Amino acid sequence: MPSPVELFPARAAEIAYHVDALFFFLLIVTGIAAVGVFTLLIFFSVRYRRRTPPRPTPRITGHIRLELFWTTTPFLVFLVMFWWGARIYLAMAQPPAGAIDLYVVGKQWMWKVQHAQGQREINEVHIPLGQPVKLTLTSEDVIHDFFVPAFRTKIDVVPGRYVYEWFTPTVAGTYHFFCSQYCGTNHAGMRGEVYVMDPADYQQWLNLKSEGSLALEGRKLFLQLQCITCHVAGPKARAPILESLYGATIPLRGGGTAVADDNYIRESILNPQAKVVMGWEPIMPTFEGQVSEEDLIKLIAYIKSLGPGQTPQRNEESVPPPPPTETKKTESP
Ligand SMILES: [Cu+2]
Repeated sequence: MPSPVELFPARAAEIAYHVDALFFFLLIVTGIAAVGVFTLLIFFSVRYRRRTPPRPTPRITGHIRLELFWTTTPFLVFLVMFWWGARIYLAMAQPPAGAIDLYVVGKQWMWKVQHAQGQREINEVHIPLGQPVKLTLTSEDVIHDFFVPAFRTKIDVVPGRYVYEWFTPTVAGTYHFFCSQYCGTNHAGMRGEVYVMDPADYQQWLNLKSEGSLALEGRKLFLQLQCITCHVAGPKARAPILESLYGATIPLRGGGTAVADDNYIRESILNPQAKVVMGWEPIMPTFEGQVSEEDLIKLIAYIKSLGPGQTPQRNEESVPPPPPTETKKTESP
């Protein structure tokens, strides 16, 4: 029977055990310090209380050994806290290669989730047991925060950039997630469920919900937005080709370099003049207002998928349908 008062949420991810161990360490250390301070406080109050007739307090100028003890002891304990905390923080900040990619967009007041194979969900996340999952998150409006208590992971989701969070679920089940950054009237309703599934069930779920992959959707957008007019292989190119771009370090016009990660590609679509590649003119128009956050994720997925020699050819350019002819109208009386 579940206890009516739950002190601790379930532990359902690898990192949760480490976070809890550190938390209990901090609790014990601060508990010992608090008990020590209060015991001495009460003991000294009684032992050295003022008696009648008043005796002058002896003048104490210092006690070097005592001072060394109470300076070095907390210092060493704090160092342990720092080392332990930094280790966990670094582990949380570095998603392993090969993690399952999920893209999350927060907006007032819902979470929209896209899988790399194109499955989409709202306020639900389906993931397999035992495999690392990496979330790439952004917000469409204000600051939100994606928090899964059972995984002990949370991150502020900021508009205008991508942030990352990852975890390896270790126990199958359904867990709540919340927005834990006050974001307006229905903030409390901005919540949902993470379903940690058996890998076989997860695969079945993927198949059931499958749509075009994110990269394919991105390719459609790429053609539709006429990106291919300039980002094309051969002498007609007016902008760099995008194959093998993702993750590369690129030289910039005016000096310096940039790593072509999600945030760089996002910026280059919305604010193309910010970091122009060396050797190219700053002629690209902004696509701000024409592409949503979800479109951006699709475009990035497409660019990510482009290997050597996979730049689309000009003849793949989508031809817009011809405008409806009005010849018949003129014929009618
Ligand atoms: Cu929110």
